[in-house]
Amino acid sequence: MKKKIMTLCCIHDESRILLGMKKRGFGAGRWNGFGGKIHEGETIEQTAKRETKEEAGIEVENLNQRGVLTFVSENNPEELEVHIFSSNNFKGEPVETEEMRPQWFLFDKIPYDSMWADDPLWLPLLLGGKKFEGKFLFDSDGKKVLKYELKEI
Ligand code: 6U4
Repeated sequence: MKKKIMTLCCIHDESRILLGMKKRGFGAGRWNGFGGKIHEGETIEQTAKRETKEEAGIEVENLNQRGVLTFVSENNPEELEVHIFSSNNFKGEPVETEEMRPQWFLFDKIPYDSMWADDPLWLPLLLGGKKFEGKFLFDSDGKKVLKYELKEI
């Protein structure tokens, strides 16, 4: 199976998370953390920092590795391996870019209905300080999680 390696960076403090509305490409129309595909010659941490700068205009200071999630879709031979990071520290002010419109959300107002269907399953673990790993099978249009395994590590 072909594998694509990606990052996802969740920036938060004690009560709020910074999400971006994806304006184009994969996941458009959904709120999500910041991230994307690894470029040749980059470490995964470098990808996480570069993508967060490109998408939200901020420089992440301390990245914490929180887990790896694998996503497969029915009828799609490609597997996504997404490396999830969190950070509570960045330089600059979040700004809207061509790719994303950032906005802060209180933990009890996280817009799960407009996020990837796996997010309500693992994001509470991340916000609760846990590390985790998991694998999710999506239906072919990427809307529903058909099967998943998720565990704290
Ligand atoms: P281009 O279009 O080349 O700039 P790039 O920014 O490299 O793309 P993109 O936008 O395709 O990558 O990245 C997709 C983002 O969506 C990554 O941060 C990983 C994340 N992602 C993919 N599947 C996800 C899922 N099921 N749940 C989730 N995030 C997911 O929360």
